[in-house]
Amino acid sequence: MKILIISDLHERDIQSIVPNKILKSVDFLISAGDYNRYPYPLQSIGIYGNHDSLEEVNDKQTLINCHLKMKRIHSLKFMGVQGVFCGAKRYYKNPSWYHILESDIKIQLEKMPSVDFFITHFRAKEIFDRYHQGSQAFRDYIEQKEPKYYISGHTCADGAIERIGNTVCLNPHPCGKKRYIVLDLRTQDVRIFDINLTKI
Ligand SMILES: [Mn+2]
Repeated sequence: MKILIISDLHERDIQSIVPNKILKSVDFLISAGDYNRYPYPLQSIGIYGNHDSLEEVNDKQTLINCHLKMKRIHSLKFMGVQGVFCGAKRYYKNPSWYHILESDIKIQLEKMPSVDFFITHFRAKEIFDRYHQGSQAFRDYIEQKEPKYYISGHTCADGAIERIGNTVCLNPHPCGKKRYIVLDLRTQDVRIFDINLTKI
């Protein structure tokens, strides 16, 4: 089974980033949020980001939303956390963006079981955490529940893959490039496609 992993495409259409042959070769897609052009052209699971519209989040729901709920595709288990934390006060100005409190999330995550894929829009503490503002609650969940894979988005960061204990952490944020990741679950191969945008 092959899975396409992406985040933070914002206004860019997925077809302008990911070639059709890749879109056709994968079984489904994992999104770590912030895509303003829903629906994706194939089955998709994940969480919404702080730029995703409340209409999509609440009404259209073209993404299988695993925000604080365990969802399954085939035998795989998914769970995640949407949005960003309230500390980012500048986001309050835009009513279409929404926020969550880390203290609430911490309590909820402590009750959640382990999953195959833990997906968050905001970052975990010191995992691709360039600005050192990542969530301790996410980090605690990863260290205690040991999901097989951890995927986060939202901010540009160095690197695309690292391991924390038994968890493989993936960073699909395009960071001004065309980045996407293909995970082959049969072989456990991770392919990171990192293509520089042509400057005109
Ligand atoms: Mn974001």
